[in-house]
Amino acid sequence: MAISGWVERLKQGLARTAQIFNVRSWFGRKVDQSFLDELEGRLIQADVGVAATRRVIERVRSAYSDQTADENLLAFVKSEITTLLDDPGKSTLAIAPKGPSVYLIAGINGSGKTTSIAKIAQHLKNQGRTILLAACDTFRAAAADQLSVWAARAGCEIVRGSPGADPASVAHDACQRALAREVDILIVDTAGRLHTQTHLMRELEKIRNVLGRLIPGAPHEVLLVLDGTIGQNAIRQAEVFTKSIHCTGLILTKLDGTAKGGVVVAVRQTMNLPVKFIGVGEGLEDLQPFDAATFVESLFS
Ligand SMILES: Nc1nc2c(ncn2[C@@H]2O[C@H](COP(=O)(O)OP(=O)(O)OP(=O)(O)O)[C@@H](O)[C@H]2O)c(=O)[nH]1
Ligand SMILES: [Mg+2]
Repeated sequence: MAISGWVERLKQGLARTAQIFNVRSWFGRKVDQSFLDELEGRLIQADVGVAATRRVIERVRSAYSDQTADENLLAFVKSEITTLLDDPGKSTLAIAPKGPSVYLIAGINGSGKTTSIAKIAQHLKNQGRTILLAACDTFRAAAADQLSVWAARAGCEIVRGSPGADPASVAHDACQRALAREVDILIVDTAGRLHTQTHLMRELEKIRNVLGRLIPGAPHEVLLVLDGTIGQNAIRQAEVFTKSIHCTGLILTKLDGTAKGGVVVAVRQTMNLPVKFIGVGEGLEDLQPFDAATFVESLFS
């Protein structure tokens, strides 16, 4: 899809957050304490987080005190937030130098793992890569069916186990198939779990270990899918998941369903993990690689 099409989707998706910022109301006002308090309130309301908000406010205070808020101030705020988000070169997915690249996808129930996998598979397929999906969510029979439907739609193969099978054994079979078929990318779907469910977190570690044993360097990415509508809670989840399975990046979904799209900044700031993809809708084209500048532009549009 054309870049401009995605930017429009992103703007539409982030419209509720952009309303919070309401930048038109800034222009022509004097940058005094009451202006800064209001800006601070808006940043907090959009879930940008306390640390990032404080930093932006202090930077605006020292650069713009007693001046008139205008386009330059807006550009300054945007560039401050972009700096907090930018991970040059890190928003792309790691590719193994040789053999299949393996991406393990994890997150709590309903965060958007399976549909994000479908969207990423489509995205990579459009780049000419061959893809295999592993349905390691054997907890619900419907989960593998859901992934099968997406696999058929994206035109890629899937490995699934019988209902209730050990997810690690499905991962094992999927690795063997990926090696035998010489696919470029293996994407592993897992059942949703709470970061507090120790036995399920261990199951995830087991899947991770199996991948690493069968394919050198795997998993090349461990992506944590976070539901953007749950706000600051997402950060606590992310912290525990990261400790347990060493996440390498984040996918933030459902940013269209919230006025708290600023949570991307808060999560990025707290976690020190790059944001790889963001989702702003249910369509196949509604998940795209994250670009800090485009995101911030849409946040304030
Ligand atoms: N509006 C919106 N909906 C989304 C987005 N991403 C996912 N969804 C919806 O969220 C719901 C749950 O998505 P799934 O992909 O099934 O979530 P999951 O994490 O695999 O769920 P479990 O396997 O049950 O843990 C579905 O209805 C998706 O269409 C998004 O970016 N925006
Ligand atoms: Mg799922």
